[in-house]
Amino acid sequence: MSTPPFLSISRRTRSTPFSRRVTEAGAKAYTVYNRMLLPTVFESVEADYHHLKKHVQVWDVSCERQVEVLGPDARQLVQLVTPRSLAKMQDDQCYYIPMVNDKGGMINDPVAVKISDDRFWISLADSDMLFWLKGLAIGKGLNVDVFEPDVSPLGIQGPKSDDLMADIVGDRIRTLGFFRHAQFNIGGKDYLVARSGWSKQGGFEIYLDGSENGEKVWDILFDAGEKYEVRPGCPNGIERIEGGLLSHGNDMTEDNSPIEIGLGKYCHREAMEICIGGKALIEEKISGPKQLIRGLKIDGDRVPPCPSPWPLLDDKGQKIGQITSAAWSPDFETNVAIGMVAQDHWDHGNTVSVQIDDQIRKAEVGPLPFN
Ligand code: THG
Repeated sequence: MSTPPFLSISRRTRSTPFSRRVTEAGAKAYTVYNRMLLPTVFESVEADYHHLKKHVQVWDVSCERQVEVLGPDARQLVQLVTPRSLAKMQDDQCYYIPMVNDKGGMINDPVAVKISDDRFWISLADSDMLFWLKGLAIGKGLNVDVFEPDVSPLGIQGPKSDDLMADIVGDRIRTLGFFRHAQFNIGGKDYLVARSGWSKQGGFEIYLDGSENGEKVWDILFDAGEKYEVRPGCPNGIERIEGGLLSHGNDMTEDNSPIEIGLGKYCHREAMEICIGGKALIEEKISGPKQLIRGLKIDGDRVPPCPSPWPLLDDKGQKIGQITSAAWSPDFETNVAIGMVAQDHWDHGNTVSVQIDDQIRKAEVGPLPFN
């Protein structure tokens, strides 16, 4: 086999406040996300997976860049770009929000962090929402400032996350609710910490405010974490499929509506009436989606990587959807996958065919998440 290509790193592929530590810790591969480095493997994807499910990991997810919306019209601007109603959102809450274009297509699926009615952080998936939000604020003449603050999320994920964090900031963190945030002191400075993160193993995200503090916070976590077998980690390609966590750009694009990807529960009538693209979503809620996101179990031995979608076929060889993420799951002892399936085939328990390069395999349609 030929040597895989390297990633050439420059100022454009932005480094993070933790990049030196991540490299020293032995990151074996990176991807680029929001024009910033995101590690993807430490020991191996499978070894990282087993460790994540048993212990605790520290993840450099700085690439989940923030757009800060600050000013008297902040809530109005955020409500303009999402069909999820913010009416009941509390000042200590995070919301997973679909962001849609004028046709109701998914342009991002960030976590919105509400600090106050006039201050939000939009914690982005991989697309350029800073310009979209700035453009709308200018075009609509809203009284807000829209900018990328020097804030970088650091994930603490895994079943021992509560124990590790409690040792550092005290037992108060154990009572922090899911998708709630509060200020906690780490190394002499207060940071916003939320109970959230892109795994289903439980954990927190520290919003590092001030890049200069990155290595200090990293070192505090690793010193305290020794007794919990802490390791550096990153979003895990197997665990996130099992857990049904969707990846924008992979499992959905602008061609998909929030309803198709299972986020219809976050499309509220009163919000759809005022947000960009809301009209298309109201119509789709009435007519119903033509395809839906599903979990699929693919027969046979370990599937290869899925860098571009694999067609799903019916028994006549007609295309009825596609798989966009897949991996061998050691715990389920089968290949788990995420895909889009057309209406006539989306019932749980149905069997479909998958075309993987030049082979055809069977797959069973089922729910997401797998567990
Ligand atoms: N944390 C932060 N920013 C982020 C992510 C994150 N930005 C990019 C990316 N991840 C955004 N996508 C997601 C997808 C799923 C979830 C969070 C962000 C998630 N979903 C839960 C679930 O599906 O079980 C809960 C969703 C809900 O509240 O209903 O956590 O991870 N800061």
